[in-house]
Amino acid sequence: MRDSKRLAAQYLTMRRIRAFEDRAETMARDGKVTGAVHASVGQEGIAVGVCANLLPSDKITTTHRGHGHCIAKGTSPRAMMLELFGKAGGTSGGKGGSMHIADFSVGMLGANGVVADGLPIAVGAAQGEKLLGRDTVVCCFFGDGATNRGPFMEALNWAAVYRLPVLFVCENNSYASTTRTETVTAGPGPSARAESLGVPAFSVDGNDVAAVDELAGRLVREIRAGAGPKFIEARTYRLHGHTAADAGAYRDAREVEERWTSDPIARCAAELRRLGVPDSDITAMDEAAEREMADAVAIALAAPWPDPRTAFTDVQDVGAPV
Ligand SMILES: Cc1ncc(C[n+]2csc(CCOP(=O)(O)OP(=O)(O)O)c2C)c(N)n1
Ligand SMILES: [Mg+2]
Repeated sequence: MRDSKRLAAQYLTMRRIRAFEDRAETMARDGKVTGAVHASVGQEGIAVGVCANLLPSDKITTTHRGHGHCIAKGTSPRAMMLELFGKAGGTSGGKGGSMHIADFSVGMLGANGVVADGLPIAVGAAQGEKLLGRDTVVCCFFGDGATNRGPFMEALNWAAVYRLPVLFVCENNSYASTTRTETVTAGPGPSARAESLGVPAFSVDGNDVAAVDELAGRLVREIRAGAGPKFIEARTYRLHGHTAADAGAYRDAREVEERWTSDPIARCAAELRRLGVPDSDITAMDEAAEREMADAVAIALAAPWPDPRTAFTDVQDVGAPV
């Protein structure tokens, strides 16, 4: 039987992610947050189910759609919201924004605006950890679109050759921006590509947080014991636009509406009720999540801008004239 306490904790984390991203999108549309905001609404079960099996010392990399992974790994949503607003106290001092959140204190090695470029970073981190003799697991989140870029092949190949402790997690939401990925992808899909590179692949319903938790738990244990890299293809769907500004004209409204019936949060709430968790407990979690993120926004709105004297610290010097 499923453990209702563990599932309730995962429900709360998914609700916190949803409450964070709903507000981030609203703030982006209101012009309070600049730079693209990519929400993972509908995909929260993957971030939460996987990260529930990672230790604080384990590491992750993520993508342009990374808020959920950051929160699930333990990054402070307050610092993340400050980052989105470009304010002092943000995870990258307000210089990165949504696509460049990083928090080494919890092993969050970075979001990444370049599709597929988190994969080789994860593999490099895993190689470093292995050379240092540690049993760290590095988990790398990426989308289905990333499987059509060269770094995907290079990263899986290297990880397989050196038997590195990497869990590759492909969030297959069937779209890469406005394109249906299958229309630009040869062969049977992400899992087959992983297997062709010698990385064992497993498919899971990414909108079933308990199923993701169970699969990730087993694979993380195997990887930590030295089994080499593994690959999860988590089937899911992006319920909101590609960015907060996306009107979604490339998708049939009925398709999106139908997919809302498989919302991982609603499904998890139904499962909690089935396990005997009272409605009042679920509502209390909903309210706590909304309160926490309303506070994060209020704090970010009121926060000061970074000191202008810090403008050129912690940024790459590419030799351009100042
Ligand atoms: C190398 C590169 N090419 C193109 C883009 C523009 N771009 C941003 S997100 C995206 C789609 C990515 O699709 P996927 O990997 O499936 O992730 P999803 O957005 O579905 O989460 C594209 C093409 C980019 N950021 N980087
Ligand atoms: Mg995609």
